[in-house]
Amino acid sequence: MHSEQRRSCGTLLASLAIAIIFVTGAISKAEDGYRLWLRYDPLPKRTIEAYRPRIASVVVPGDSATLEVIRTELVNGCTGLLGSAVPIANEANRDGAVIAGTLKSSPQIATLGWERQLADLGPEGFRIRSLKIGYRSVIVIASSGEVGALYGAFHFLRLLQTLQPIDKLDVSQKPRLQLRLLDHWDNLDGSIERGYAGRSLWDWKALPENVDSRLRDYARANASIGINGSTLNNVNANAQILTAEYLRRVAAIADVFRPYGVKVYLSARFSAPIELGGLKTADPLDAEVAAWWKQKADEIYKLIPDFGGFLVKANSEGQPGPRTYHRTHADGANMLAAAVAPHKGVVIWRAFVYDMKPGYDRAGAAYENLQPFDGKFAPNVLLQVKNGPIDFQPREPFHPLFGGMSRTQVIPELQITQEYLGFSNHLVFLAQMWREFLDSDTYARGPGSTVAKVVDGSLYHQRLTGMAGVANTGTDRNWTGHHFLQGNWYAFGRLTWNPDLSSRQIADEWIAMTLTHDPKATETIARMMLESHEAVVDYMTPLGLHHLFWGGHHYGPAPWWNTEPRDDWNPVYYHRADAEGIGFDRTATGSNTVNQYHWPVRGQFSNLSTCPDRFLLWFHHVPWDYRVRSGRTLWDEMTLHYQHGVAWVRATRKDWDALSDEIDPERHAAVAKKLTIQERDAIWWKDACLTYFQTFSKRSLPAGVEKPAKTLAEYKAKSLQW
Ligand code: GCV
Repeated sequence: MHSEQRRSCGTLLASLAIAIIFVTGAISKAEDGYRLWLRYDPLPKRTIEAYRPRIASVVVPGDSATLEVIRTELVNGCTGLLGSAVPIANEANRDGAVIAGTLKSSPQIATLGWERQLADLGPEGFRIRSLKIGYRSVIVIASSGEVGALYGAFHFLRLLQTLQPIDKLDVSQKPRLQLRLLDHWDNLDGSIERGYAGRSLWDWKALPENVDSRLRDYARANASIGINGSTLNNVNANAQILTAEYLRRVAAIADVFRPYGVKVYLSARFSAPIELGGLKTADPLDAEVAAWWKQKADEIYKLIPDFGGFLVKANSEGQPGPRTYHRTHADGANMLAAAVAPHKGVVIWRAFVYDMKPGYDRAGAAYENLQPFDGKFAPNVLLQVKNGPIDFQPREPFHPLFGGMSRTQVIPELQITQEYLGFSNHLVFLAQMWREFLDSDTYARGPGSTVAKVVDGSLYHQRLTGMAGVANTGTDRNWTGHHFLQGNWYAFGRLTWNPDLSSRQIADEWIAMTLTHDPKATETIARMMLESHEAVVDYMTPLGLHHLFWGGHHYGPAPWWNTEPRDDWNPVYYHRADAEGIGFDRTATGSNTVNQYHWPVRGQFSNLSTCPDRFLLWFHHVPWDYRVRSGRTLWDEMTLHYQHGVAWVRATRKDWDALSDEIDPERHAAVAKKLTIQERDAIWWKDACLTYFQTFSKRSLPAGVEKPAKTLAEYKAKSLQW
């Protein structure tokens, strides 16, 4: 086929796509949340009038899969948002052409003299400009790489969706982080560890022959926020994923993701050479083991040439690892790294390691285990560290490995799925929590050494940078189980693109793209979102409390729990409530793991009078009558935090109810229902925790704190009903 013919074939397909949008749009207006933030419904009339002269046609020459995606996205997006057809054109022969592509794909872009600027922005960066070509006013979206042009197209559509002026566009952007990853804790039987939105999106039984069209929509959503990699399987890995049979299925998924710039990664089980290769050992220093991994890597790259690499959970929670063979984490990581290095792959080694030792503090374990290997990892190894030192608690101080390993490529692991934050029942906008983490000052190289700077490479100048988020997606029609929690997927992607974005900006974008353009409604919804994290911390684990959850499901409160086989799986290990007070002493009089932080952070956290209230009981065992910053006793302060959390959910329910005219009935009702559950749970948390802690504090509830409805025995029984 000639490229001209191919182009008109593309034009035909695009017109077909437009027709499909209009037909399906006319038949059903199901507001089930499937479209996420990529809704493309007509914008307010005045905005359309302003945009229309500037968006008259779409010009995307070229015939690669990614260029086809750009063409379809721009045509569908502009047509939908402007409420009338924006056709494909072969060239910009009229005003209002939106030209997209690369120096190679677009003859018009090639004439602009942008070689140097586009080279500086890299293949994932883009430039968007309003300019004149000849007599024609056009908008150009250009990149040195096709995926960069796709990101530019999505950015342009976001500008429209958020009603930004487009008359004098001059935008240059590139992602601040290189590896922008979603980790899926999906098992091969279709279940998802800590997943609360249905089953796995990967239907292993149907693959590779049948690929669910939803996978394309998943990749598209990721591309729209800059995510460029997905680890498909659980870090508690099943070695079977590495068999030839499964790799063919993985390759089918990779084929669907590729046009969207999303690479596939796999969690590797360290003992796979034994389980699949029949070897007697998985010792990383054994030549046969290394050869087995090398051959496996070669096999994978033959099927998936752009395979990202391996993610490994080793010697943690029963998983095999190098320590099983008395080797180090560096030995294990580097052996795997050597296998993927010839293919430019990476190994992402997790730092979530905590062996139970008598009298130890779990919060210090990862640092103790990994920090000594700073500078010992191969150049294609990244160390993936959870944001806090325990395990995705509603609030944790930053992990001391950020700023603690200057010669290691450390990347954060955030949890988008809400294992400890009310599953998909509670509205929590996590951007707020992630902002707090990224803005934390490690002082590693003096003031201003924020976590964000460690992560984006500006502090240590590491070769590779990245950020991973444990996905909250599943087969639920709305992807995330709760309409608002789509906003956390969105926020994660946006922060991987630019870790300095404010949570308010992210919230505003998401609201405009997903829910409403009404300024008053936006104000209310943004407030709900921005306040939500603090409120949930209040009704679950205020003032630095942590891990008060029942040991298995991690949903409701069970601060009394003490029967897990390991001490550090029991809430009583963490809160240490007794007749004197409550909290974990991590200062010199206790575990002293506060020492893992740099000075002056260490000093600030160690001193009871300078330790921020939000981390008080994380670092200190505090007497019940200790006067906190507000002048109240610790006990009174704690009870009021719990009450405030409950009050917030009640008020938020009212605020949401008042928006019934602004939000479509389907999504409005679904969110209202979730808020009812959230209120029930907030009360449950407050009452169960206060009833239990009161058995130690022996103090009454201050004015303004509602009395629990049930007895402690009843709350205890409830946690068993799960
Ligand atoms: C994938 C916590 C979770 C586990 C998870 C583990 C990890 O312990 O409860 O489900 O396992 O973290 O991050 O490896």
